Amino acid sequence: MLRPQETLTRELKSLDGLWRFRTDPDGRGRDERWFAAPLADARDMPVPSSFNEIVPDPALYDYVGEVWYQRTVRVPRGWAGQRVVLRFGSATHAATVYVGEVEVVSHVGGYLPFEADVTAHVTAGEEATVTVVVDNRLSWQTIPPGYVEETEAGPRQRYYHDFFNYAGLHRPVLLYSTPHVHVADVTVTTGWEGSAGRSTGTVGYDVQLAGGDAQVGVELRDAEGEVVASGDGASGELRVEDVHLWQPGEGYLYDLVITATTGEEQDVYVQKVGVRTVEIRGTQFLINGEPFYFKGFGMHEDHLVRGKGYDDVSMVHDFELLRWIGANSFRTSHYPYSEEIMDYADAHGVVVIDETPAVGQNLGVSGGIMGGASRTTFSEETINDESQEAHAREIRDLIARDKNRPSVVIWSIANEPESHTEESERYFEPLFQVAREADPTRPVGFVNVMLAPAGECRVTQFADLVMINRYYGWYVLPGELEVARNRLDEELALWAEDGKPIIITEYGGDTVAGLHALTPSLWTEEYQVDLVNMTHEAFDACEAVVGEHMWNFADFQTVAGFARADGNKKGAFTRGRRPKAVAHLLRKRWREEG
Ligand code: GCB
Repeated sequence: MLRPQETLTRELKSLDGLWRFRTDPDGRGRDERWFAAPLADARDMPVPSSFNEIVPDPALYDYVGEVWYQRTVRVPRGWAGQRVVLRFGSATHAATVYVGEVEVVSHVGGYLPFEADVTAHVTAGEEATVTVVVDNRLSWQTIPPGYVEETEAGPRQRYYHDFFNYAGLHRPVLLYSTPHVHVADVTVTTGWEGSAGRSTGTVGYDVQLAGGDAQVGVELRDAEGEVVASGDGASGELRVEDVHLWQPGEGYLYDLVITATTGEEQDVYVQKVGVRTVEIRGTQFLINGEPFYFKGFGMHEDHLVRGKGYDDVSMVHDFELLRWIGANSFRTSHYPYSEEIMDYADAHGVVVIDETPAVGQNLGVSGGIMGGASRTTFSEETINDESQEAHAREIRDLIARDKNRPSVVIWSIANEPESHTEESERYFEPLFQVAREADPTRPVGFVNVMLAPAGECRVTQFADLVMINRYYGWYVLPGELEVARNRLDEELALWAEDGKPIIITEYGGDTVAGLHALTPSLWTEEYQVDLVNMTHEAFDACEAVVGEHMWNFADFQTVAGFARADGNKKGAFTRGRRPKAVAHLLRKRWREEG
């Protein structure tokens, strides 16, 4: 799915700002056609943002069900005769959209974009009313899964993942125009040959049109705007002499300017292209043929007040903190991040492990911390064939959105699912196939949970690399760092026998900023430093380890629970982005080692 943009032939209008908003606890809105009139009893709600914390109201914070958003928009008068599209960066977790009284699109899945061609329902120069019903409920057939429990205090959303179920319109909303015959999609694949510095790049492209046929031409422009290659036809391969590679730390991008021309119309779309290769050779992870070591974090889209709502200030600040600390990469734990974040990673050479929202598919174990009751993970009544279908769709749609991004070097199709059973093997094997069919160019993996260690995991066999979350010294052997080190060494050695690269996608421990002790004491800044230090020593002793992503970049909100002190406190930074002592340790390690 193309990212909307302004070009010679396309215009954008932002629908961000204040929308009217109300809850619909009895689910009456659809029957009562609330979309057909100004929303009654509504209040202002900023978009993008999660609705949960904007109003200090416990009922809204823990609300379960449908909420309604509405606003009007004047369609620019210059858009007469153009195709008009309404696009949502995401709606968490499901949405139905109306323009006036017409339902224009429904979408399930809280972290990917969707859009509707609304040309027939709007008039250039006139106002249109946009109404969106957003449903924040998770079920066994959604990704991630969950269930609603009816209690005497009302419905409660239960789930098996460790971040708060923020909901709403989290990402920018746009109206945009294109010509009727338009570029609908493009797939780019890149390569290079020769020696670094004097090499020839290749840019394969495949353009999809919609609305009719057109003559397609492409030009590849370098960062200075000079045309370095050009071609005719909807697909082909361009050669770039002395190519400037996209590299970790240097997000060099070319512009692939695509022009689709009919007798009367023209459409221009500009696809950013980073020329780079990704390859796994033995236990090495190579970017542009050079061994790459992942340094960084599993993160969250999570901020005070706005929850998972996107904003430029937080985004740029988080990237600056990554730079400050010397991180070269992150994982979009545990769902696809906003396209703005992904654009920034492309443009600044930050390497990304791109993850689907498949988290919490481990119903047997997570009950204690996450609050959901223990159940059988894969069964007719819980995660079943329909869930697997939804999971496949999430994989396909994520790849469709991010396939052209040079920053993305690995697809992570799930985080810590059950993976030691025959059922899990049956569930996951076809999903790896789905990912490989959608993108034959990038490694595919999933993140393994501690309960399925080397030798017991039945899913890693399908992955190109080993990604593991390990909490030695925290959930396992808390306060026993010496013994924890031995167990970690042993486990890493076992995984190394697979002959695949290993990335530790999570390690660390909860730490309350400002809590100190001179004796080993969990939750203190000193203990986090000691634990992380111990873990790093183990990584350094294992050759197959090609990356470390500490958990987490920053503290983040979760459901309330006895193991969570106002959220998860495993951040290197606090939720307000102040460094804990461990941040200085990481900075020293990651910056000094180059
Ligand atoms: C994990 C999960 C992550 C949790 C983390 C923790 O293994 O992948 O979502 O937040 O542990 O802190 O318990």
